[in-house]
Amino acid sequence: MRQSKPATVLDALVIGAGFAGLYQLYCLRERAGLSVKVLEAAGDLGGTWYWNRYPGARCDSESHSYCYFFSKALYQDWEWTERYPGPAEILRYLHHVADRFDLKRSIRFGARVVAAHYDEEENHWEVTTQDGTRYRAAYLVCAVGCLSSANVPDIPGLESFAGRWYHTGEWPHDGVDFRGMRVGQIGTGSTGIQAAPAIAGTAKHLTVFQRTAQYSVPARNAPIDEAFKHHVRESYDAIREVVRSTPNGHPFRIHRRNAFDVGAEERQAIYEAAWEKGGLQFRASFRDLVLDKRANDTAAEFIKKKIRAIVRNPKTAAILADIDHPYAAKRPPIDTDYFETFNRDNVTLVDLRAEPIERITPAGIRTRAREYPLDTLVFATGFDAMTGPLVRMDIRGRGGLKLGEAWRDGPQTYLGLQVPGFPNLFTVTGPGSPSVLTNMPVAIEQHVDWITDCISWMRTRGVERCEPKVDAAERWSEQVNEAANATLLPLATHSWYLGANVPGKPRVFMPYAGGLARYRALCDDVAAKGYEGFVMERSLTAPVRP
Ligand code: N01
Repeated sequence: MRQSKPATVLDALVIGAGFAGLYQLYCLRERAGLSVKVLEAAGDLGGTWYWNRYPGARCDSESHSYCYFFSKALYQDWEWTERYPGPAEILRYLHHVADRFDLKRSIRFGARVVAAHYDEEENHWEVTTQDGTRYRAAYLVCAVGCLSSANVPDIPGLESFAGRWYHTGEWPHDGVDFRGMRVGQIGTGSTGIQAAPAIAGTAKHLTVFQRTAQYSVPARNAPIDEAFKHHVRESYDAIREVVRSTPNGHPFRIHRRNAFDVGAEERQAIYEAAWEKGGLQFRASFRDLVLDKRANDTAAEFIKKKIRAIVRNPKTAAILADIDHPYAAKRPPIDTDYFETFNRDNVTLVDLRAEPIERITPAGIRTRAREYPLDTLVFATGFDAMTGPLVRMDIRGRGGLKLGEAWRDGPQTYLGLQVPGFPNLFTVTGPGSPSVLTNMPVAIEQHVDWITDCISWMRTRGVERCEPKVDAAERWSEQVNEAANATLLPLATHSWYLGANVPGKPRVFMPYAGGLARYRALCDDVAAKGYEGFVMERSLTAPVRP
């Protein structure tokens, strides 16, 4: 009989080699001195940026903040070329980081984790990759990203479509040639809003199928000049201080003034200036934009007016401006010529609220009103966000409890870092953490530092097992809900923040909306109190009292 290969034994396993996995590897190997392996499903590093190479893809965070801050020398040595980095530049940056810190030797690519089972007797995690390779480790860190499980809607007839179809989150690396093609794009979130202008630039015709109209503000991407490069190099400390102390981890402060602290004319001038400047800073124009509906209405109306002014066909403009939720209650996109794209002769907008899709046919998409003949379909339909990448792996904790079962009614975590019943398993930017509401690398560094400190704390005290108490996780879920309900975010009832984009997914507001700075303070406080809310066990019978 063929013997299966024995499991490779390590101190820690990390799943994912994006921003989170790379930094977690560095910290556990170089700072905590552990034996570590990263298992990555993709053929190379990059996480989100390995997969999301659709036309027009570009980061919405500004480049001088969409990077690591843990090493001043690294920060100062790297020069970004554009205000917002595209996938190719981000991948170059991540390779630079991996080479600089000699990370690649500890990463196995093409290693998709299919199962991770906790062995209670041995107090370790048994992890299996798709090819049957097994690993065993005391600590398991899931650095799988929040938006890495593509959501292809279950529209009848897709299998019958005669042309090719693509999801933006799994884009072919050799690109897609749209020349001469009639392309149908479903979805107008942040991705669709970036993709449409780029696809329209090459396709014979683009038909955009819009279910929910979205606000968008110009990104105003541009090359970075020498003066700004110099400023960034010299201002590392100041920029780091800003990203660590703002609620969203971005390199700008939210204004303290409220929308009605100023008169209508001044407010208009403030919005105009923010529109001209471009980017996510628009949302920071007033303190209360995502807190007070009346304040929000002023921003919403400003953007709707802009849409009506840009788009020449009044019927099309009306469909684009018919937005049913407060500004920024869904993730606010920023764009390059999105609304202008609808002035092109080769672009058509279809309002799915008026004519829902009935099915995909061999020749295209049939709505309730008519059939649209298409050669290629692009699904810009988002992700099974936050929980999807975790539950699609067969993760089982104590007593064989499946993570998907534990989260049947919605994810329950303590601080978005750990799950009751899953000892020594950590999630980087998991549900219940600020993550997707922030500039991700800043949130990632905070989480990875906390996890590394926690594991080091355990090891210096001979603690073998760390697991959150059930009541701590329950209280945290309440805090996550309270933080969301203090904002306008839950008013977008179709948002992926609530899991509403995936049929059957529990409607629970997943990210922590209380702000990254406040969250950092809470996490630090928990650690300072000897990991309050966690059970720390030296052995099966001897919990540690700090
Ligand atoms: O996904 P989305 P995304 N029939 O879920 C529509 C990050 N990101 O990939 O709103 C018809 O936001 C859906 O309609 P509705 C960012 O955090 C970052 O655009 O559910 N339409 C919506 O229009 C972002 O928020 C960056 O009614 C269907 C769209 O598809 C997150 O990724 C760039 C449908 C999905 O929008 C996800 O954005 C891009 C159906 N059956 C993205 N199902 C950067 O910073 C879904 N839709 C680089």
